[in-house]
Amino acid sequence: MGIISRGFQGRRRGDDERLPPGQYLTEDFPVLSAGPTPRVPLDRWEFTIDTEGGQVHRWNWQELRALPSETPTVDIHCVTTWSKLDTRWQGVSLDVLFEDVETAAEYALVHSYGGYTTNLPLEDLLDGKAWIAYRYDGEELEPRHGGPARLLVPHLYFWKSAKWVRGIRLLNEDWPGFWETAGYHDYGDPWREQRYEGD
Ligand SMILES: Nc1nc2c(c(=O)[nH]1)N[C@H]1C(S)=C(S)[C@@H](COP(=O)(O)O)O[C@H]1N2
Ligand SMILES: [Mo]
Repeated sequence: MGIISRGFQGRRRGDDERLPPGQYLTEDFPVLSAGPTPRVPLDRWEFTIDTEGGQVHRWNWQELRALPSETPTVDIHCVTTWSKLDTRWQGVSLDVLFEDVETAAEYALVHSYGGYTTNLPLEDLLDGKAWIAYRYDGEELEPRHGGPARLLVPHLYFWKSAKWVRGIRLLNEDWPGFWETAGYHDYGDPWREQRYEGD
């Protein structure tokens, strides 16, 4: 019975069409961290957006949590080939955070507590495509999965979803982040299998 219900959950009708090329489905939630889990006390936590013109927009933890939130249910795809369907999050849309940000920049460099960075075009953060997520599956986001808050950009490989997110720097030029400098693809579209530089 265990085997039947597990197989049933893992292979709903239509799942195959939701799986990008070269990916397999998992029910687990693997942890992938390039270093130790940083611990950020909430009274010292902040999130910033720095524009190319030098303006800094800043939110502390209470301010972030007071913003209107959304509860996206999304599929996530890690470049190490696992995908997880229908993951349930709560967080603030980047559209809300960018409401008062004046910028003509085309690129964003996301940085995390602990030093991780990742880059993406600014447009990939806007129009309902990205969130600062602080709850997962009905619970506060666990530290190992990026708590107190992480970026969630499900339409790109999951390395773009920076855990322990600290801020976004807006840039006129594209600056590669941690994995992008190490040979991973600059953009990382799982549907075009953009795993490595040159794919
Ligand atoms: N700060 C930070 N964010 C990160 C990473 C990391 O090492 N440090 N790893 C990335 C990678 S490669 C993946 S697949 C996902 C993994 O998230 P998870 O550990 O919650 O599954 O986080 C991404 N965000
Ligand atoms: Mo990853």
